[in-house]
Amino acid sequence: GVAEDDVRTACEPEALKRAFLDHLLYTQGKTLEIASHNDIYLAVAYTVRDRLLRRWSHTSSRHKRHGTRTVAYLSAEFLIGPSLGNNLLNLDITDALRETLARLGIDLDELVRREVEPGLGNGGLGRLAACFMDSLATGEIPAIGYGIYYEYGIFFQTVVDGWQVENTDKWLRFGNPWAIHHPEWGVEVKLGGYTEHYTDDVGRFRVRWVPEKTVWGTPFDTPVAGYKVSTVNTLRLWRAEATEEFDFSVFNRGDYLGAVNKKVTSENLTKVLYPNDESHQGKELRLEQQYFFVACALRDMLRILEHRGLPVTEFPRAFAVQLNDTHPAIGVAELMRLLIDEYLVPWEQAWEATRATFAYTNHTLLPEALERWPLELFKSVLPRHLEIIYEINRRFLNEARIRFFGDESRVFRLSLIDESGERYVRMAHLACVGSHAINGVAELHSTLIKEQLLPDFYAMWPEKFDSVTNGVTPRRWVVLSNPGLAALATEALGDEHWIRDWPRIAGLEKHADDAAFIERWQRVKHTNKRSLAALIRDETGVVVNPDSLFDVLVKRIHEYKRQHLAVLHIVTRYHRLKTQRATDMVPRTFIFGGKAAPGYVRAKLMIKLITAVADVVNSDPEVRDLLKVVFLPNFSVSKGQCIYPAAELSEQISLAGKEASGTGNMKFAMNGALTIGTMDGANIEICQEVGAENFFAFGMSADEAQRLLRSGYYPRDLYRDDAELRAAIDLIRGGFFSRGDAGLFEPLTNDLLNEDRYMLLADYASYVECQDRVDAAYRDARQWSRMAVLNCARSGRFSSDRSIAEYARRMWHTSALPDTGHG
Ligand code: DL6
Repeated sequence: GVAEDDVRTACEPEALKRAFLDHLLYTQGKTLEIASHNDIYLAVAYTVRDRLLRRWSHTSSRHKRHGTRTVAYLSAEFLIGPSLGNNLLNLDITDALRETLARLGIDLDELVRREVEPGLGNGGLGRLAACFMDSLATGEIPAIGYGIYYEYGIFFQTVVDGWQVENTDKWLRFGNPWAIHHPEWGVEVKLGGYTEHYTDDVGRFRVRWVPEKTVWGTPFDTPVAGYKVSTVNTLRLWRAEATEEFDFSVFNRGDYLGAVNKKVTSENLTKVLYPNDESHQGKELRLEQQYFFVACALRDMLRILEHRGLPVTEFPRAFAVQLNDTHPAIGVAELMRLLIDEYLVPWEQAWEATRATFAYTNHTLLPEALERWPLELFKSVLPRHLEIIYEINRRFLNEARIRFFGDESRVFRLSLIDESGERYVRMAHLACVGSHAINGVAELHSTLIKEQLLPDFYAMWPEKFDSVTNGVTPRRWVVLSNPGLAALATEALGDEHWIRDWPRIAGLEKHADDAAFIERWQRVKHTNKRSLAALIRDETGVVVNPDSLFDVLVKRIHEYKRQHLAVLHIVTRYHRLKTQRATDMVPRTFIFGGKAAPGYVRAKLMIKLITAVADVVNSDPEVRDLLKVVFLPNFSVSKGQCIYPAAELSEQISLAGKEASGTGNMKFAMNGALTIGTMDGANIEICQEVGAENFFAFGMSADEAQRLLRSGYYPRDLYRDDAELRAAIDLIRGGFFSRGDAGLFEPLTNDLLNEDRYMLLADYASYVECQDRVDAAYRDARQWSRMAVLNCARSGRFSSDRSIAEYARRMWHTSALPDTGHG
């Protein structure tokens, strides 16, 4: 028999079996005979979660006891991906559980494969937050991730007749076994109304915020285990509820439905994730969401502070709050409000504490993504915060006037309030003023922030500006995604230390010329390609050749990311095949994936263009295996885990100066894909690390692009002068890919010929020429694999463990608090 306690904690097969069967019966109410797939999944998940709980509670008491500074990572998005495989890996019980379940006739790997993932993010920014949570836990840095428990995550994408169709993502339909709801830590959040200024009994000047409504926020806590360490941090996501079951005054008037409706309205607050990536939507509900989770988070930190017996003035020593873009930037005003209105801390002291607390990461230079709220809207939702922002601004601009004597235009540009037309609150300015550190996410991006996005702030406080290049976790993106590569690495390196210390992957370099190693490397890649081919067949019906070059472009669909540049290249290849019988071409499979924001008409048309070209090319018998084009629907973390390991060529083709960093580029490189890319974002650093001879660089630099734009950019001239380019564009706009409908793609082609904001035509020739070099390189399989190994071996810098170490040292001033076993 298994002792009572062991059922929850022990990891031997017998204990795991007993635990699983217990959960199946006592949690799910089923026996094995009648259990559904979901019952089995949940019972397994609870069995695994049990094994995290003791460590989880030990971690929080350790943090309390030592009072070390905790990182509060505030993010409107956490795209964590499926949890089961990750937790098994971190607990090191995958094999034991697989065996146990196999004896019961259950396939653990299938449970892992079919797990529904919470899509609580749009793309790069949300996934970065998830990689950071993994690295924080693995590095045993005390941390809490604060965000929103959206009922509907990012929409589920299907493709109908070549067009994107959005379907709601009811990810909670069958329950979420990983999160624990803590209604007892609920927080009341005020919204709307007005303020009253008055003098209290002892003659102090006070402000009272009289809200129009209040909502109730309660946290759902998900354990975030580090890799093979006893630290388990917390991801705390907040859900909105009505403050009271019913509004009794309305209820008593007999308006039952009206009362219930009000409850529904409160719950709407956290109903759905806004599906926009890189564009700001000035919607009231979005502002409410942002304020809601930030207010909950700060209240929660105050509760923890109190629980630790510390006064509110200790806030900055207890917490380092990182703002993941400006979505949580309202936190600056909220902490000020709490300190001055509720704790009666004097302004100067409160301001010093606030600045010592916050740090801000910028993730984009695109002007349309920068958040600014119409003043009237802002005032109607957060009347007290607007007053506080005015006061912050008044003091700040006075400081600026002295610093930039006589330069009123600079003061105007610095203001937290944009007064150039309709008035707006500028959230990036609030974040800058209220933070002690501001960083970009790759070297080029950080430079452009200083020179172009926030030059006046840089002039004022150069010391605040920093750069931390993004990173991704090798646990999820190599160990979980690419077990074949992981096994090979462990064997070649002699141990598993690389999993925790990714730079050790450099040890593979000495095997790059070893024929036996290269052969095994190729076998791993081929196996991964076959799995992806099977997925493609299942999801799209297209049969692809696993011996062709897998050329992959997966990320959000956006004009600046230039998926349509890849299409121009494909059409050029097709045109060559048809006109020059270029049958010595290297067979290629072009694989696309990514979601378009539902309101982004151009981006949706880009998807249609990809699928339209795919339909024609794939069904042309003359093309045979030389060219295949696939759009794999619903790109997600799970899909990524299948795609990156199978890729051979990673397309990173944004216009230089537009992609802040990119993180997909890192996932590809770690998995041994070669990059074809512009000198943009972290591509530049990847190229530096892996060596220019192992990287296919093309196109203009950010400088060159800007100079060309300034000197006058005429895309139509490029079209006129380049026969291949002309042929490609003419095929598209002539209706060849749209059954003769010449109008269908006109919004895209007209834009390319007339404006071409992202300068595809300027980079086209260089891109196509570079792709020809890719062909030539791929013909030498041995040499290609050698370069692939070097890409992986030299990707040591791109682990999120390194990023987190930099934030911890330079921004947060925190250190690890490992479990020494001595309390
Ligand atoms: O920093 C993470 C990620 C970068 O790698 C991408 O280059 C960048 O486009 C992305 N930005 C966003 C925009 N969101 N906002 N604001 O997701 O961040």
